[in-house]
Amino acid sequence: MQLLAYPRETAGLDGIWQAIPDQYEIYKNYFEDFAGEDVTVPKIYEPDSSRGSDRPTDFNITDGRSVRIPASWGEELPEFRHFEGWVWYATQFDRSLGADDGRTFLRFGAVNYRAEVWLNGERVGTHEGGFTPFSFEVTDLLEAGRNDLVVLADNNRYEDGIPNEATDWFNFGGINRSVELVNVPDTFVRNFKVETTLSDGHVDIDVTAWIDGDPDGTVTVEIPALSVATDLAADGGSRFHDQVSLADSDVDLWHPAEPTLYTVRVRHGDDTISDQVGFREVTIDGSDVVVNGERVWLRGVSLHEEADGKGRALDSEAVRERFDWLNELGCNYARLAHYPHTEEMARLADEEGILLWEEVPAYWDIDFGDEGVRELYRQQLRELVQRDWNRASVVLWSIANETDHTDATRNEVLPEMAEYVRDLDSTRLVTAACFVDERADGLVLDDPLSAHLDVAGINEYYGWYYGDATDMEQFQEQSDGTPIVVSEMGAGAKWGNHGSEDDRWTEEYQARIYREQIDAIADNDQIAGLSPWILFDFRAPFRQNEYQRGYNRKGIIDQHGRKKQAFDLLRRFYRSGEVPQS
Ligand code: GCB
Repeated sequence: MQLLAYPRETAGLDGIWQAIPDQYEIYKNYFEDFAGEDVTVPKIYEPDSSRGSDRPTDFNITDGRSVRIPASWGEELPEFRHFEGWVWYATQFDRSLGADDGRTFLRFGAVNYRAEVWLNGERVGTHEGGFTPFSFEVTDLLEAGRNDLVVLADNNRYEDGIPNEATDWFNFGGINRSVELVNVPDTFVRNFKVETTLSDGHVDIDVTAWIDGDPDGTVTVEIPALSVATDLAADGGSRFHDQVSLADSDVDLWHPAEPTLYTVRVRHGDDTISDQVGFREVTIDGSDVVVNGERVWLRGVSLHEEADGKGRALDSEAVRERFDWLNELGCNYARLAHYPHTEEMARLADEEGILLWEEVPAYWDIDFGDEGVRELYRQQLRELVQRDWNRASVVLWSIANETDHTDATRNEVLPEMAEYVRDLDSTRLVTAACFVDERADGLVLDDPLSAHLDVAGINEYYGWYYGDATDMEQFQEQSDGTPIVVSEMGAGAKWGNHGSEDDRWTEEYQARIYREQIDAIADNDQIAGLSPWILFDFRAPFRQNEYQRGYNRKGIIDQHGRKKQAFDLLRRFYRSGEVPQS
């Protein structure tokens, strides 16, 4: 069960750390050969005591290069911009940052791609998956005075990884999100989940809490602004649950147009955590997406997580900038592709009233036949869902992007994953980005997975990789009526490159594709929303033609924030009467 950190005060370990890029993957030998033995060779986790002077030794992690944490190492060490492999990180902190009595956990927001962690020379654990949080208990490893933390970040690409070796994005390695110590009492609230359903004039709020430690005693939930204070019932083990039913006239539901949040507090013994939570229900009705009983047409755009000069380590300023663009466009929705973005995105989306599609990186050619890969897949789904299940903004869990729908194994595994997500969280919609197929009588979604999805995403590039943008007029409604979101469409354009509407890579060409696609999409009743590819140009190593030079140019803004013509076209569409403005 994911340990919640945001609703707590934590001791941050961010700041300047030391780092050693280990191109030949050699440093680990020092651990294996020398750890615990009485030798004079400095162990890389050892502080400077063995040195005998203030000069660096040959191999001592604390003599590494100074880098900021969190950061992508390519931004901190420009000569390692394209390095994929191992980087050793180290920092030191004082014992006083850990709990006096009670327990201390080390929590990482995300390390791309694999992390191995040691505290004071003891191996604490490992984690695979570059975009989700993980934590280790370190209570018994803390030492008086100085504590030495070492982290190996490995961003090699693996055939049995998720994602695997091929992606259309840059593999920003490093400790990309914050590292913190979380101090808790011996028994504490590890996580809680708030689920809202609406029924006959009532708002039913289900609260489940998980207690770590000795679960004896009472778990209380309070929503002060609604005068709710209730004890949850024990489910036998560490899980407590109850439902609070309120008259709907008493509750201001969360909605994109009015994103009301309430303080929800969960208490057990000495431990109290509290979070800002919105109450809302998301469902489907025929081919519509419905929030609190009202149809909402998803006016969105897709985003990668990256910022010029910051790599994948977005700070609050970069997060804010993204919402300013979304608001300027008139969006009520955003697709956070193709992996979990920083938790702050969902927190700000809660405040701003932007509905979110969140996704795990089951992208292109995943080896679904391998049980190890399937377990990693479940783990990544679980870590994302348990991190963000209290975010009202999150309405769609996307389980995959452009996986091969002619592959029988994939067709067995993906429906299982859809069910796995529903078991974790039954109050959101499950989706995936699928391909469009061409038939003699038109364009169709012909993917057996769609029967297992609440909403089907389609990625289509009519007018760019194939056909004409106007071909989308032939997209046929599904016989089963599943709501469709156009999760991608677009065209490449280099900012400032002008020419005729028929000249590829010009802003005019891209704008024409948007215009024609939008005309077709707005006319199709079954389409419930749109998130074109993509808000801004992003690093893509295999795109190297003269317009690309290492960037995917399908952004409607370039990597420096300069808007292309298609930005304005999309803005006018979203702000016009052509789409419902709810
Ligand atoms: C897609 C992928 C996306 C690519 C995009 C493109 O279908 O989902 O990751 O970047 O196409 O530009 O080709």
